Amino acid sequence: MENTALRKWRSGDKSLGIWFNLPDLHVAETLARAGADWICFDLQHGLMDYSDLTRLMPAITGLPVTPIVRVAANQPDQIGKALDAGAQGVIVPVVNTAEDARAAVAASYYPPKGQRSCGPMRDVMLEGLGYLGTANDQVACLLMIETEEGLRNLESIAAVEGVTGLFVGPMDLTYGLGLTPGDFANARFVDAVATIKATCQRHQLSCGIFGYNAEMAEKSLADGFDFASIGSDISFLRDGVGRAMAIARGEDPDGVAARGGY
Ligand code: 3PY
Ligand code: MG
Repeated sequence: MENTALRKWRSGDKSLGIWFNLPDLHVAETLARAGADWICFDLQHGLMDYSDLTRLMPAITGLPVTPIVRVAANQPDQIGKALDAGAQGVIVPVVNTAEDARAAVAASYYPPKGQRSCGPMRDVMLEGLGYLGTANDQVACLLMIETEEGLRNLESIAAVEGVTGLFVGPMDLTYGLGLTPGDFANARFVDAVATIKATCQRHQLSCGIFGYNAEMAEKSLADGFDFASIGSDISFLRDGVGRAMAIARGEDPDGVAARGGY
């Protein structure tokens, strides 16, 4: 399967994604058909684990959407096993230093570009043995900037060869800056985000952000981000049922206070 999201990340085209937190087959199948460019199975905070991933991934295989995985931590086994399971890219959380970035890149690519260990599983079943020779050109490695330390080391992180793009974790970043969690309007947060976007541009990296909802995704793309999530399985359920209850009660559905969270 062509990695269409990777093509967009490399060419600077905009893309939208959906965040998957729930280990539910039908929810995954439904959302994977929504027309997003990419979907992200979240093994860091989502309510799923690796065995759920191996169950859900086949259900969306063949659909025109790029499956990526946010790994639980920047560990070679986590990254390698996500790719072996059929992910076409990884989002690596809490990348704070160039050394962290080099470790994530090394785990994402086979030698000589990296040190990904070879254990052909679903990836080779889907792509054929030729994948072992072409994987390095088919896989995306996206690194999360979400701490003060990551911000300080931005330049050296972005300079690491093999990074596809940087991905802002806005909530952790507000914590990292010592702000009220979620204070995305704070000038220090706005400045930090502008620096991340400018750094990506200088290094020809794609720049993304975790969007909590469609409005945040739309604004982020209009403000110069290349990619953003538009919400998650959980947020669509919560917001959908909240609106339905409001409408059925004759209340203003737009007045439903968002309960927040993923
Ligand atoms: C953050 O906001 O820190 C995230 O990682 C979003 O998932
Ligand atoms: Mg985070």
